[in-house]
Amino acid sequence: MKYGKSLIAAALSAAAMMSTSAMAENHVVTAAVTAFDPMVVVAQPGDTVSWENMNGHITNTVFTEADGEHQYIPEGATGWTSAMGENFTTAPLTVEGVYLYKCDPHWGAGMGGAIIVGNATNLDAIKATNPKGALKRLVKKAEKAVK
Ligand SMILES: [Cu+2]
Repeated sequence: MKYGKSLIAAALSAAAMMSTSAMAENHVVTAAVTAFDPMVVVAQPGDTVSWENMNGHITNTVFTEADGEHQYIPEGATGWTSAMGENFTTAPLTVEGVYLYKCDPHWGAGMGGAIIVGNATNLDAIKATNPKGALKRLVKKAEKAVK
């Protein structure tokens, strides 16, 4: 049997796409009253994270502090802010490092989470910001998951 070159190329690229999507994983986080479960997600580059049961909650990587807005995500990564009540899914998380997020209405109750994609490249940088309160607890949880 003879195959055209373009047909073989198309078959190979389809196989490559399938193997990529088969490897990428979606991690589900469930909002439960004033906590995210699990609080820490360990993922690989290219994985996605989605949130369920988000009625009354948001997932937001933008932290507003006394000195302005901060995002605790790896250099070159893009954060996110979901709509209130949205069962949000991230774009594929391709930049390795720690991503911290919170639920604004319940951040006072410590409702936040961490996603660790591959190597926790920016964990030391986050610790160097001397996080306080709920943020400090979140960083501790992320640190524990890395060890
Ligand atoms: Cu909440």
